[in-house]
Order: sequence, then C-alpha cells, then structure tokens
Amino acid sequence: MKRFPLGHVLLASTIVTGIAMASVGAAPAWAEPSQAQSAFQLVQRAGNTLTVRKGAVIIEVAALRDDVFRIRIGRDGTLPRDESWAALENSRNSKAEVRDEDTDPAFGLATRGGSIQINRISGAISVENANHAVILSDAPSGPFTTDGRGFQLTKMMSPDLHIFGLGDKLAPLDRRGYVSQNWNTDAYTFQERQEPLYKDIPFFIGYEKGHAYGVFMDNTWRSVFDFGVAHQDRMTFGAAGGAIDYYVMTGPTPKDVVSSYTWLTGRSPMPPRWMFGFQQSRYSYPDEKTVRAIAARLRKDRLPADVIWFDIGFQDHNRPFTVDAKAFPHFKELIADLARDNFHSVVITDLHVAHLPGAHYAPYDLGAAQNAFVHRPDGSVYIGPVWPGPAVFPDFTDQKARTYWGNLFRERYIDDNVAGFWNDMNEPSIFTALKTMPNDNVHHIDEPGFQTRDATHEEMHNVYGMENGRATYEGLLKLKPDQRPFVMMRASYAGGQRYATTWTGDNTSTWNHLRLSTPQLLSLGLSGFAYVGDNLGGFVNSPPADLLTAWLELGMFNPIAEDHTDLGTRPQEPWVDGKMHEDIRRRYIEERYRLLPYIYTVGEEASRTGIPMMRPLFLEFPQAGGGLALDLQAPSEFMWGASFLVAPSPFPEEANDYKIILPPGAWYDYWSGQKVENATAAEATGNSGTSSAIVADASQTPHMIMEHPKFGLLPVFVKAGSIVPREPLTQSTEEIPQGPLQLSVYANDTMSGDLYTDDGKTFDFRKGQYFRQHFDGSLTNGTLSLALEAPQGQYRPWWKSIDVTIYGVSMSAKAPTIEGAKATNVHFDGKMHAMHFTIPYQVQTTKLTITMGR
Ligand code: NBV
Repeated sequence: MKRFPLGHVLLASTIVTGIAMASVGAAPAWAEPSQAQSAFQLVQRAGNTLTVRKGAVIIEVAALRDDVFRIRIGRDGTLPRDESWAALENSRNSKAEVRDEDTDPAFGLATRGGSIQINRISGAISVENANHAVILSDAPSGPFTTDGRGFQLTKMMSPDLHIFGLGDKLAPLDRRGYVSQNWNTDAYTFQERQEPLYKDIPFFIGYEKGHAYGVFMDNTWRSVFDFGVAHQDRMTFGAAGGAIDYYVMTGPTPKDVVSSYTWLTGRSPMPPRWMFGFQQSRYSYPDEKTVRAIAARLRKDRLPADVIWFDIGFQDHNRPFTVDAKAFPHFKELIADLARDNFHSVVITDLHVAHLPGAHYAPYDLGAAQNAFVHRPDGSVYIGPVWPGPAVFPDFTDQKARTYWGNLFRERYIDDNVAGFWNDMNEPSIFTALKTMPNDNVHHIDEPGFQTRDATHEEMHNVYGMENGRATYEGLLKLKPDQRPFVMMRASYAGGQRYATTWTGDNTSTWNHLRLSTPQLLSLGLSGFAYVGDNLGGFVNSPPADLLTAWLELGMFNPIAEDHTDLGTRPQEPWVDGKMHEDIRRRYIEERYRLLPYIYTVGEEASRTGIPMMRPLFLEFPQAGGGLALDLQAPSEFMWGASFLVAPSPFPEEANDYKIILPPGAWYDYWSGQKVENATAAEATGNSGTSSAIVADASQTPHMIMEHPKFGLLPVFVKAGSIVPREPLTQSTEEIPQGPLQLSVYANDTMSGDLYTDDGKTFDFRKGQYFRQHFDGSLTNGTLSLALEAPQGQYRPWWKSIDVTIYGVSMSAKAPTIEGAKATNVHFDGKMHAMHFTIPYQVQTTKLTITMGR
C-alpha cells in the first residue's frame, strides 16, 4: 500500500480527502506526518495551554489539573470543538498553574504533577509524571496517523507495561496482548475474549513498576485499541472518525488515576441503600401470583432480600410503559404489597417505543407529536423491529427527546410507586442483520455546550445508550427530586456512571463465566463504574447446583447482587436445589446483610471519590510485589473495600488446592477470626519490574498460603488493623436492626476504620443529614487504645450501644480492664480468639483503653 505524507492529505483534506482515499482503494493507508524539515511553530501560550502548528496540523495541550493534561489535535487547520458527552464541562474548564519548559527539541509545558513535550519537528508528544518518569510517548513518526477520515495514535510500550480498563471485556484483567473493539453490541451468549461487547469506555490505565497513568480517548466513533499485538513494543488506538481529543492522567498511583478519571467524567451518584440488598429476578415472572409466591418464599425461607425485578413479560405485548392487565391485573396493589413486605420493585423500560400510530399508545403519540424519534436521511422516522414488533427510537442526544422520555415514567414511578428502572437493549439492539440502526440514521444534537447539528448514527451509536440512561435518570429526578433514582442500563459510553448502574449482560451459566466475572467487574470499576454486578448463576442456560451456590457466595461480595436468568431456563432462586444448598446460599446472603454498614460505607466512598468498591490488589497495594505481581499470580482475588480480601479458587470447578496471595501485612481469616499464621513469603512469577524475589523491601513482601477448597466455603480475609462496622441481621434494608451496632477490630500495631450512614433514600445527606465516624487504634505492650471519634453530620442512627469485638487477642488474656466507657457484657471467645464487650453509644469521642490481663 502506497503511503503518502500526512501534509499531503491534510492540505487537501476538506476538498479531496474522500476522493484521494477512494483512489487508493478501500484499505486505509495510515499516513505519517511529514518528516520534512519544516518545524512546528508556536501559535500561542495562553493560560494553561500551549498551541503549536505545522501546516494544517494544529496541536493544543492544556493542563486541567496538575495531573491531567488534555490534548486536542486538529487536522484541517482548526482545533476540534470543545464538546464532550463524557468529560464534564467544569473539569474541561479547569486550569492548572503551568510553566514553560521548552527545550531545543521540544516545546514543553509543566505543572507540579507532570509535564508534556511536543517535538518541534515531528510533533510527537511525550508525557512525564511528577517524578520525571516518561509515562507515555508517541512513536517517532508523530502524534497521529490518518486515512483521511479516521486516525490512529501510536505510543511506545515498554516490556513491563500492563494495561487495565476499557470497561466490560470478558477477558483477563490485563489488556496487554489484547485487541479491543468498541462498538456497543448486544452480545447474547458472549464468550471469553469476544469483541465488541455492550459498552464503549475508551479509557485505560497503564501500570508499570508501581506507577500508573491513564489515557482517555474521548471519541464516540467505532474505536480499536491494540496493546502490543501488531507491534510488541507499541500500542495503537484510534477511531473511525471524529476528533482527536484525549486526556492523560499522570497518576502516579493507580488510585490517583481512577480518581482523576472520575473527576473528569463524573462519579456515580449515591444509590438508594436498598440497591445493596439481595435482588431476585428472572426473564420473566409470568404473572402476579408467581411474583407474590417468590416474595413470600424469600421471606418464609428467611433469605434476606430487597428487590424483585419485572422483566419484559410484565408488559402488554412487550410495549414499554404498559402493563399486561391479564397477567398483572392489580399491578399497583402488587407493588404496594411488596413494599409493605419491604421489597422494592424494579421494572424494565426498554427504549424501543412500539410503532403504533393511532392506537392511543401514549409513548408513541407523545414522541411523534414532538418529533422526538431518530430519523432516516430522507427525513422519515426510522422504524426497526424489536420486542414489541416495529418500533421507533427516541433521539436521546436531543434534550427535548430526553424530556419527553423522562416524563413517561410518571405513571410507574409516581402513581404505582415502582422503585427503580432498567434500560436494557440500549446499544440499541434491533432485530435486523446489522443488530442495530443503520450508520446513516440521523440524530439531532441539541444539547447545552454543543453546536446544534445533525449527526449520523455512526457517530452517535456508542453514546446513544448512555444518553438513554441519562434521560431516565434525569426524568426520575424531576419526578421525585428528593429520591435517589435507581437506574440500571446495559450499554454505555464513558461517563455513564453519572446516570446509571450497570451489569455485564447475558453471561452464561458456566464455571468459566463465574471465574471471569471478577476481572470483568474489576475492569468496570477501574473504568468509572463503581456499582456493577453480573447475573448471578449466569443468564444463558441453567447452572448445576454447585455452580449456582459458588456464584451466589461470590456475588455477595459484588457491588450489586442480583440472581437473574433467561427465558426457558430452570428456576434459579436460592431454594431450588434443596436444603443443603439453600442453607449455604442463605449464609452468604446473611453475611452481606450483616456487613451492610461496611458495604454502605465503601459504597459512599465510591460515590465521593470514584474508587470502586471491588478493587484489584494493585489498587490497594501499588508497591507490593514490585508492581503487578499480586494480580498476575492471583487472578481470582480482589479487595472488597480496603479491608476485605476475597480469594475464590481460580479454577472454581476443581477440587485442587490453590495458592492464595496475601498482600503485605498481616491478615485474619474472616470466618474463623484467626490470624493467618502459616503464610510464607511469596516468590514472584511473571512479575513486572523486578525479576527474582518479589521486592527487596520486606514491608512490601506478599505472603502466600495453600488453600484446600472446601465446599460451601469462600475464603475471605480481613486486613489486620481494620475496624469493620457490622449490624444485627435483618431480612431487608428497610428493617431497623435490633440490638447494638457491631465493631470488629482486627488487632494490629495500628488500626483504623470508618462508618458512614444516612437515611438511605433522599439527598438530605447533602444538607448535612449524614453520619460519618472514624475509628482509630493502636496496640502497645498488651494495651489497646481505641478512639471512636465524634461523629460528623446531623443524621442520628438507630443504635444506642456498640458491641466491640477484638480479634487476635491472646487466649491467656484474663480480667482485662476497660477504661473510657462503661463496658458491660465483657467476655472472651476462645475459639475465635476474640474479646467482646458492649459500650453505650455517645456523640462525643469515646476513648477506650483496654489492658489485657495476663
Ligand atoms: O428483557 C429480556 C432480556 C433480559 O432478561 C436480559 O437481562 C437482557 O440482557 N433481554 C436481555 C433481552 C433478551 C435476551 C435474550
């Protein structure tokens, strides 16, 4: 294929690019920027930006914060417009203090958190972090290549670099050696490494030798990311059209990167507390009687639960916003009765509106009256077949269509009191050969911050589903401004976490899907989605009893725990495999409910900081094991908040022993309360950065134990030094727990923990109606000091007293003295190596000194 210099294409870009491309054939010829002698010239330095130009190529770099740079490259003499569906306007407008850092070969701009250089001849861009380590650099060819329409960026990739993110891929966590395609796709029965899947989140984290950086390519077109496949030492990523507009986050820690990325694209709003309860679903419970029976059985069997889902079968002929009056004749009463029994109802509201002109179907009539549907290029409304038959599609990039859509929720949300809504099929999935709309469909962009214009579906495809979720979220907020909406959506673009939670779509009931659910959820968390889940038990096909049990065990340590299955599969509720299995499943569901104060605290942290609830080990222990070694060696493990380590077998269907890696520090077995004593220093394999022993620094040495899998036991560990809040068991998050709050203290030299709570439903926490308490402690010579700091916020919680349990106390300890509060009920549990006592709850700081007798 003949290559031609970029300047050549660009000079003629607006007039003859298409023709030039047509004349060289269909395959793109990625042209490289001219290596001619001409140099980039400074256009300006203004505020936090630096702009340079050569011919028609114009590059602007802007420092938004010390650790976030934005790079925009224009190919036709003008810069791409400052518009984005993902990056928040406030963040894009934010300005860091910068200083010039020009050198002979390059223009430079530096902040306190890093610097960026543009080579004067090639325009190649490189970025350094605060420690002057080069974290990202263009291949020598320059800042991009193009086929005249699309573009590619090529960056160098060192042998130690590992890559994370990109959303919902069903693959190992590390994307090195992976080609990923982003084109939102209904991927029913998707299998390992299948691409593309439901979401397009063009954001990744590069991680090497303990430091991390992030790249977000803000482009909604079909995109491809190649991490070392075409060229081992390079990564290339680009899109089929649109602007070159990307951001680099300089870290240096992985948490810094996730935090900056979610600063840029937004964080998940606080969900209602009930979202963290157990959720039961299937496609579809056929009628009212069945739903009542499912709810009644959950209560009768004392399986704690909060949510019942209504899939498409509850609607009349699958028409969104209708109810099948034959199968659900008393829908409103049903929802009210469920609510009385502390169940919340979530109903499906797919975006394909039945094409029913003249049939008094309000969703169609109202949308048609407002011209709110997507069009064909000839101006007619696009009609495509989905569940209700011929359907039309709200044009969610147009604010008036979003308002129309949002108002449709009134009946279910206000009149029927349905608690939450589910936007499935929003890729959009359409039953044609293309599986979605034709590329030439026309969307109208009418949106603050955007130039008002029409755009092709090819450009809007990847962002369409997210705008569907947004229309739902914003509509619900308008209808009940005081209530935290709950929206679940399947497809999304970057930033969708601002509007909705998500799940991984139509997984399969196999052990492999169980195994891969962890990296898939971890990856979504790193990509901004803190509240995620997968269909527990698997959607397609029916899980054998052991698989369903193992999946429900693991799922109780996922942000969203929903049991859901396909049409025609066998029942999948927790009781279906007899008492032995049900008892195990109940134990795990119950444990989730006992841990709700901790889970809610971790959930609030995610909403506030963007740090996901489920975390790969490197996020919590970035320096351990020389970098990535932990996650490479233990691909099934993850952190649940900062305190819990969940360690299922990497081969869950096998009875073989397996290795559990414990990150640096001491650990407790959560189930037995015992400190792990038999761990040995772990050796590195496949380590990034160092080669032999994991690290020289002993404090960073991970340990390992051999685990012999036991049926019904999911290994869970707690980091020594954690202080974990728990509560007495309830059957629903609506119930007020009876008895004291519980604090589990895992003894260590130093200890700490947090507790956050609020009313769980409204936004009053923004006005001070919250409860936040920090716990601190230290242990010296058998004396344990514990401070329960004065709580912040005005919200008054339910507990009157606190049960303290201290794990890791020597069995020989007798007659302890407890000063600082009136302790009652003091006793030891020899089996658990634990000491208990109860103290009254008080609003001032409580300082306890516990001296173990000998
Ligand atoms: O609405 C039916 C299903 C739903 O149960 C599932 O969770 C979605 O991912 N939906 C897909 C459409 C049809 C799937 C075969």
